[in-house]
Amino acid sequence: MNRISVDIIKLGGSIITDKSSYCKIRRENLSEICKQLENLSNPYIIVHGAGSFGHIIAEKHSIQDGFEDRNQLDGIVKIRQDMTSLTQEVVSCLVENNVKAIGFQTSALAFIEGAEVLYFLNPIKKSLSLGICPVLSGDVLFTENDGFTIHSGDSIIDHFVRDFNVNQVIFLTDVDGLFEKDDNEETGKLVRKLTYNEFKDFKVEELQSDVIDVTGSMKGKVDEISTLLKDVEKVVILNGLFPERLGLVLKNEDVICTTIFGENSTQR
Ligand code: IP8
Repeated sequence: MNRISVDIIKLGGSIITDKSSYCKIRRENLSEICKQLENLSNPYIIVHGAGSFGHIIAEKHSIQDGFEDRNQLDGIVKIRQDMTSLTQEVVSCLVENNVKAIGFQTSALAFIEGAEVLYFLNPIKKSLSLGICPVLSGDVLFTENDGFTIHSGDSIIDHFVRDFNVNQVIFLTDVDGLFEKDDNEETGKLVRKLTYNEFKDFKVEELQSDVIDVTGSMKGKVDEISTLLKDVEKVVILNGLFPERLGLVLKNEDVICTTIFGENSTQR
């Protein structure tokens, strides 16, 4: 199958769920986000994080450490049930807003062998070519060596940029974008635009968080973005708690966010 051109939109777990409260959805915010996606002309894939539907149980059962004892299996079963519910909530909300969307279970499409994640992407490619938006989430993947591991939404995107022609990846987080470290000031400064080279030297202001996240912080995200920039035109980080900003970014309008241009981008 030919490489399909798509945008990827990542709905961070912190903007669709309340990360401090087990399985609590931020329904109103989710609904406002889905409204922004009605009538988009470019094909896109939605990847959502786990938030309090995944991270709390994952940490309790040390799922990220791989198989150690059978008690962990209860954790895996619970996470799978909870993630199915969360994906269904996202899909239902998209459908209510006239988006033709289908949920795909990441752990049924991927398996880890050694350092390699093997994906079976034909169903996703076909759904895109028919005009259906695939919705995936971070998940617990089975692995050849360790039994299982956590595969974050960001890792899915990291993989997909090599299989699709990705124009832009839009990360909806709970902050306005990337903040520059400034030793002389107490709070960092929001950076609006960065070229690939500027981003490589960029020192991110790490925002403190007291919620459980087994797949890492903004620093981890910055490392993943460095890899993405080799393959995509641009990466946008914006605050998903202001859903109208997503609508404006999708119309290429200027809005509070950070845009980082890819290594081969001609834009600035
Ligand atoms: O919220 C984590 O995905 P993320 C997946 O995208 C689980 O980091 C099941 C904790």
